[in-house]
Amino acid sequence: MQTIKTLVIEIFLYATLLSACAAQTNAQSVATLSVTGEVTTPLELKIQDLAAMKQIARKVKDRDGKEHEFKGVALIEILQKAGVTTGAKLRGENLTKYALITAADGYKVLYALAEIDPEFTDQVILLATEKDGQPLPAGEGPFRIITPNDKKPARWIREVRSIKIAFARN
Ligand SMILES: Nc1nc2c(c(=O)[nH]1)N[C@H]1C(S)=C(S)[C@@H](COP(=O)(O)O)O[C@H]1N2
Ligand SMILES: [Mo]
Repeated sequence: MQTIKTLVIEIFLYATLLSACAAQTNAQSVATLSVTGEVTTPLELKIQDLAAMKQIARKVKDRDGKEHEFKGVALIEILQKAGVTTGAKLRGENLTKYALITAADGYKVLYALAEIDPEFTDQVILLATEKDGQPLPAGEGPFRIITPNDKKPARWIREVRSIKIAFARN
């Protein structure tokens, strides 16, 4: 009797754990990233959309000096897909544009377009979806910005939900 009871409890706990894992995986695969503002084509990207784009990897050190390899898509490619002024078009007043990036927890960071464009810099800013060969976990992913040349990781914004392109105004 006792063993049957134990077995029933075990099966119940196992099923609960399985459904919790499935729910988390699902939340990660349905989370979207919107690209709006000064764009010709607003985007609503899922992790599957990014997986279909060119993948690049960068090794960086976290705030504790530990090395990690992040993999994903170059942020510039996302901006190009949305029709943001890049390359030859990134001149004149377009140089006053920025990307304001917002996370699920309300954290925000800003990059000037010229910081992202390969005609201005050799640094490749990543919209990462993997860390050390694994999808980014809840709380960090599914999308995270990695800026290899920043000396501290404060702009490596986790849980990115939106990128808004705008003109700086004064
Ligand atoms: N969404 C979000 N991203 C964030 C932060 C935050 O509070 N929220 N903190 C930043 C800061 S200040 C640091 S130092 C790094 C820490 O990254 P880690 O958690 O991978 O060590 O994340 C950055 N990205
Ligand atoms: Mo930080």
